[in-house]
Amino acid sequence: MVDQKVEEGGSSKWQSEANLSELLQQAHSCLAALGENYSRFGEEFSSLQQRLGEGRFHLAVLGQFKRGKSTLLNALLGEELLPTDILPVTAIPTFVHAGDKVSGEVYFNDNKEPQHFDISAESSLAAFLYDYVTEAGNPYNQRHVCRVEISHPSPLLQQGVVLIDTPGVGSTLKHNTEIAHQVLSQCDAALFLVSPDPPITVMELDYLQQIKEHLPRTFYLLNKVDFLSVEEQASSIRFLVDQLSRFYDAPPQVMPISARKGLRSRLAGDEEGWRQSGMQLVEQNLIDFFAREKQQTLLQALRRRGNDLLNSAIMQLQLSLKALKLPESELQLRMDQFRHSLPAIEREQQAAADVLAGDLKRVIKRLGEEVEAVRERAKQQILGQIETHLESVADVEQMEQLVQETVATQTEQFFAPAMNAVADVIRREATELLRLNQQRSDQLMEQVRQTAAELFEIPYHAPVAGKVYTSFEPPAWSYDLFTSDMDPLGQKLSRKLFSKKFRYRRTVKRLREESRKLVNQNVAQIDWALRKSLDKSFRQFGTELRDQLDKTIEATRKAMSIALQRSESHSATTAANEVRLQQTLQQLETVRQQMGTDS
Ligand SMILES: Nc1nc2c(ncn2[C@@H]2O[C@H](COP(=O)(O)OP(=O)(O)OP(=O)(O)O)[C@@H](O)[C@H]2O)c(=O)[nH]1
Ligand SMILES: [Mg+2]
Repeated sequence: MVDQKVEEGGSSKWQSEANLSELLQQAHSCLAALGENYSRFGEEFSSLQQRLGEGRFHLAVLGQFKRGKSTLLNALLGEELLPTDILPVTAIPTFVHAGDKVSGEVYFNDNKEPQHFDISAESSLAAFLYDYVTEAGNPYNQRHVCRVEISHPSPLLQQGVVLIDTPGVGSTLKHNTEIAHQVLSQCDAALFLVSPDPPITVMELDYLQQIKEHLPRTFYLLNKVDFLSVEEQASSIRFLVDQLSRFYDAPPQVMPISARKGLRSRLAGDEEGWRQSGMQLVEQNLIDFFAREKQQTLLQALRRRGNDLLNSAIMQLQLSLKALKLPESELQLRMDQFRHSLPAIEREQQAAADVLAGDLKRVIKRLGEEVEAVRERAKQQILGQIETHLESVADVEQMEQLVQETVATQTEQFFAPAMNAVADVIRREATELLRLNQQRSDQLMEQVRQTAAELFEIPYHAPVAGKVYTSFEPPAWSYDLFTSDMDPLGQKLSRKLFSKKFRYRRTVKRLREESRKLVNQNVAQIDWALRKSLDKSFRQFGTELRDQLDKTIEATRKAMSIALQRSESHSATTAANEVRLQQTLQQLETVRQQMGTDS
């Protein structure tokens, strides 16, 4: 039995596993007795209690897309089980728990029977998983998978440890980001993965902030250090620790690893390689953590979740009670008031949409400036060099060849880095603007909930979950390099048709024009690719914000109409209802007081 000290309202007491379990049970029983409208809460309390009883501990691997999360899990399991790739892959949360042998179970959102998989000679679990958990095998989750459970005999999974592979956040595939945020509410601790290129981003720091609100314990790993020299590794770690320090009183530990090397060494049974990859230390730290702190962390995590749930259930009860006490006409009036508050919210939403459109224009203007700067540099560097050839070489064929070579090498050497540099500037700027827009929209949603709470004079607890952070990711370019076969007539034919002097003048003129055209085409390519992608991202983002707000308004409206239905029912039933709700409310408030908060 694990006991934990809980500070609460100045007094302190010891809260045990049995105590928390009892509180969750109480919350479950009193909400279950209220029927359908509260059954969701009842079920959630019950599942928290069950998890506590089983000591089922959810350790998730979290991070931005492509940091190497699935590779890390494969390394820990010692098997290439979870799909990995250079493109965004993991699309569905995958829970790996202990089992005698490897098997898999896919659960669906649409009440379809779960799909079971057992290893056989013909097929591997990895191939089976591909069709359900990857973006390529199950694009936009068209198979309606809600989660996948895998059994695995790894010793790390003993004593109720469950490892969770999650979709990466921040890619252009927004649904993956959303799923990753949703799964947070089921996690108790995290392995947070960053890698050196690019170093930790603003979006990742925002994500971490949210993770910190949900999870009592986070481990930090800097992956892919095989790319780095010893000095680079040291400075990358310093930078990361520095950035993470804002969340802690003392600088947190960061473990440098190469998940890929670790996996390879593990598969080859190379213990020294496993140690050098940094994975041995990670594994040891996890084993120590599970032995010493797992149960305590689970208690803390489940208590947080229990508190969140209690707050929502209590708000809904208070809303219903207020509504019951109000005469029907008064209730109708307040609902009307809520409805009347909506146009103002809609106006603000319109204003927010205008700001978003303005921001898009601003980024596009910035893109224009950056692109012009690239054009200028290209003119100086590439056209400057070509001009030198045109002025210094007398032989047209030699000139033609030199210019062609310059164009070919320069297009490659100049434009690839130029494109990346512009994309970097635009990514930073767009991501920051989208983040501010998200904040504005979050405030609007708060306003909707608060308006309802104020109308019914209910104390309001802001929910922690449900935010979606967005970043703009430039497209993965497959840019064509506009190299041309410069002489449309061909040297042979030209020689036949024209005099030497005329050929010279004609060639110089043509080469100059062609080179200019090539530079402009490449510059236009940068502009076009980024502009198209900015346009799409901002538009998609705007639609999502509208959806989120609509859903919030709808949920609030529903809570009020449930109340209205109740007040419309027979007055004797209403009186009985009121007593029942009042009793439940008191019971839940006592539970909340006893559950306390961790700090
Ligand atoms: N060089 C190097 N590459 C790695 C390492 N770990 C993973 N990778 C590579 O990084 C790419 C992405 O790895 P994944 O494991 O699919 O990354 P992920 O974070 O699960 O990606 P999503 O599921 O799409 O979010 C793959 O090509 C891996 O081989 C590492 O330690 N070093
Ligand atoms: Mg993955």
